[in-house]
Amino acid sequence: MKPNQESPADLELYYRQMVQIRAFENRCNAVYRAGKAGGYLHVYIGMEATAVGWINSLKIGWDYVITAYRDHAHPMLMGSDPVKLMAEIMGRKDGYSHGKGGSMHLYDIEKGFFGGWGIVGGHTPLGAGLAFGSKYKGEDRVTLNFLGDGAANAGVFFETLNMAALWELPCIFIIENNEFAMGTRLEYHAADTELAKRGYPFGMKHERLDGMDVLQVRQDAKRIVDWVRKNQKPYLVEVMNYRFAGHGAADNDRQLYRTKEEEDKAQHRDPIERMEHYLLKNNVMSEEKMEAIREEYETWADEVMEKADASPHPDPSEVYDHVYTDMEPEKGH
Ligand SMILES: Cc1ncc(C[n+]2csc(CCOP(=O)(O)OP(=O)(O)O)c2C)c(N)n1
Ligand SMILES: [Mg+2]
Repeated sequence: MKPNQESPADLELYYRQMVQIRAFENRCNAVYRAGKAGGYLHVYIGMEATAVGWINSLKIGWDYVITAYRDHAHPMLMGSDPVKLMAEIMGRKDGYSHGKGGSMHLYDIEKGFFGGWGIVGGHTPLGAGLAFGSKYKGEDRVTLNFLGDGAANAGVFFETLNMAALWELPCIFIIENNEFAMGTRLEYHAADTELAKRGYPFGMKHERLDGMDVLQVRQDAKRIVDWVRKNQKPYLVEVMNYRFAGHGAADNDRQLYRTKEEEDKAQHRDPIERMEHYLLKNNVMSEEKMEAIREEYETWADEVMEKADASPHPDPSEVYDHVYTDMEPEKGH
């Protein structure tokens, strides 16, 4: 891992955030298996360092984030209420979308989190639109537009890159290359597997970056977020991470598309274990302290699940409410 350029407090924060996300995601899988999820869900296990590094580089409440359906970690890092997130995942009234969106439609406009989208690649022009809006108003916001390696093949994504480059939008396209699009490996779905190159035809700055070493991610993210804020132009990054879990909570047949050996090998890249190794080696934290932090979040995740479970299902009479927004534009961002 990279040499320490962070304060001990920040190192602990990144560790805590990754452990917290994993505990939350493990509970989400449990909720799904217990038949309590209001719809399908996709967890972020193995990919934690990416969102932690990037979102800690933002001005929360000012900058914007949009992503696809693997969306639990992003709002949690932006300060959304984990109980409201879990309630939404469970299809309950107190969820962020009043229990009508589920895992794939989390949304917290107060924090600048704009979803939570299920159509692969479909949200990428919406993210460019957010960046267009802030630039039009002369604000110095940055938009993080996360998408998957599979989504990087969508036609609408190429159209979005063109417009973002043409209009010089302050938008960072973050392709999270976790090596799979459902059960399809990168080399079976992408003619050129160096996805960062997708910025080249549009004259957009582009880089392939690490997504597993949280300190490296944080360093790269800070540099690029600062650049985009200052220059108000787009940037494309391909972040190399790995999806440890199945595609979604019902994917129990990972061996159909990847071997056990491959999974075991990938385990060595686990961002949490790498961070633990770093913290121990550099005398930042003891094994006992890390153990206590892991236990703390296990208990916390159980409490979150119990509180969310106490929320009722939405009343059937509300079925047509909250489907379209009645928000006045001037009240929002
Ligand atoms: C337009 C569209 N086509 C197909 C699907 C079905 N689908 C859901 S997820 C997925 C794979 C996307 O993979 P990737 O973009 O790499 O994201 P990841 O799941 O790895 O985060 C597909 C094909 C969809 N939701 N939308
Ligand atoms: Mg993928």
